Amino acid sequence: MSTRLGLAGAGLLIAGVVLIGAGSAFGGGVGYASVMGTGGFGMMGGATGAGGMMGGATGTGGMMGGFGAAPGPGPGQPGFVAGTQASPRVVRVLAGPGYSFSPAAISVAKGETVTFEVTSMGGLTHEFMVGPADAVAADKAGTPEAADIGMMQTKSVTYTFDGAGPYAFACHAPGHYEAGMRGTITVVG
Ligand SMILES: [Cu+2]
Repeated sequence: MSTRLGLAGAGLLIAGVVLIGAGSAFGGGVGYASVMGTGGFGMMGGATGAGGMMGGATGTGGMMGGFGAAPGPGPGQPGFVAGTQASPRVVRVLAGPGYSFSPAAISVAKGETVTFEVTSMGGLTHEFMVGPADAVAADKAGTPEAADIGMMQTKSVTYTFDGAGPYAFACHAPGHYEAGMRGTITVVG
């Protein structure tokens, strides 16, 4: 704003300052951006930016809904449908960020077939090995696994829990298991 704008410029500047306040509620960067344009476009930019921020928050919520929320009733709960070899039950698992799985504890019905769809979050490459707990702990050759799951990649592995357990899952990328990247599978029924 130069002095050429005179009183009108001062008015726009005040409008911009008000917008900074409004923008701050959504994020300082958005509010600051609004003062960079002219008064009118600054206001539009601020409103659009705020909308964008809200959209971003909605997007995050969507990811939580897709990955983090309970996918449906679990074994023993009303409405539960056990997976079969013809139609496995899909269980989504997040690998990372860091050296953890989410969820870290999964329940399955005895005898059911489950397809684990594993998505790697963050910058690390993970694997998802599933089977008898002793074989998983030992990284025993031949134990089913989805390997080399890169950042934001999803890979799947299907397993039939035809024994009493105990079962487990783990990532054996170097150092990951030792850092705690493992989970338990409880057979229900
Ligand atoms: Cu890992």
